Amino acid sequence: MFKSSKSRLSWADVTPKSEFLNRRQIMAGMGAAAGMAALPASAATFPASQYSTDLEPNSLEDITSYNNFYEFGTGKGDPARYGHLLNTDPWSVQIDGLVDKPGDYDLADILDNADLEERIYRFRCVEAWSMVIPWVGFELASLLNRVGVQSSAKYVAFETLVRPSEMPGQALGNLNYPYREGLRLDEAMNPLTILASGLYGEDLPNQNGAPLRLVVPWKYGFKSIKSIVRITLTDTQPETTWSNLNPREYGFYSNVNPNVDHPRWSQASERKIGGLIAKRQETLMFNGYEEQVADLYAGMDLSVDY
Ligand SMILES: Nc1nc2c(c(=O)[nH]1)N[C@H]1C(S)=C(S)[C@@H](COP(=O)(O)O)O[C@H]1N2
Ligand SMILES: [Mo]
Repeated sequence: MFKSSKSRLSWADVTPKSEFLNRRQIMAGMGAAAGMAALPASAATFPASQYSTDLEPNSLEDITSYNNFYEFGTGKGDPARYGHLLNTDPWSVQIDGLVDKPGDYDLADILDNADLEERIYRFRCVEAWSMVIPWVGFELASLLNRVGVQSSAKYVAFETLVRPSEMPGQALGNLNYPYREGLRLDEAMNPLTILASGLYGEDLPNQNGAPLRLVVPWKYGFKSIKSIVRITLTDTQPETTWSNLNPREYGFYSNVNPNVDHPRWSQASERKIGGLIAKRQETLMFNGYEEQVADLYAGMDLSVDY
């Protein structure tokens, strides 16, 4: 059953704004210290989402030390090592294109108007590793509805911050920046698609895409763009970073699909990060969210639209 939005607590309800800002500063500082193994004592609780899996989440340590965020470098440890260089306060998101109320929306305004909840989602990287992550986030659809999507809109494009002075991978030019991603409008409006502002009850660590990142749990991880500064509604399919770089290896859809292999490796199984033994498990169609999203692709050949 859907909970009424009234019964959900927003971040503003849980935490007075001054304390919230203060926590953000503390977290930014903590990113600099190695580890973050223990849960901060100030971790807040959020209403649990009906869409959560009941799988055991990975540890905060795993989630914050094994990352992909090329803006900080190509190594899995680079985002944890260099993430603290990024200043995420102040932060605003430009929302434009085919919307009724385009503008530069302050992050605090976005979060104050959001029904934040905890959602435990499977997360699967195209490189065949996976984690289970307790996100704090809200439905992208609720933000899009607030700004008013025009009837001609068919896609949503996203962009990450460009600030090479605080992002050493950008300074090196290891990819073409800004990092870009995109979704079809119906994918963006699906209730599983969230914007996350936290995990484990705390604000997002920088290495996980602070202060606001996308999470699309039935797609490979690279679709879940981090540190978003722009959301644009369009009528044409947006360009995306990885498929621009290598269209044969990375398609626009990038749905988790054990039956369609990446050209250089199998997608039939994955290695769950964490634990003493590197156990492989079978990859599930749409990363286990088949019941919720298979309809979006009815009639499509997913080996063509990969
Ligand atoms: N801006 C940006 N977003 C990004 C990436 C990136 O390099 N830059 N990497 C993607 C990839 S490949 C993955 S698997 C996920 C990793 O998210 P996590 O580090 O929070 O687990 O972020 C995605 N979002
Ligand atoms: Mo990834």
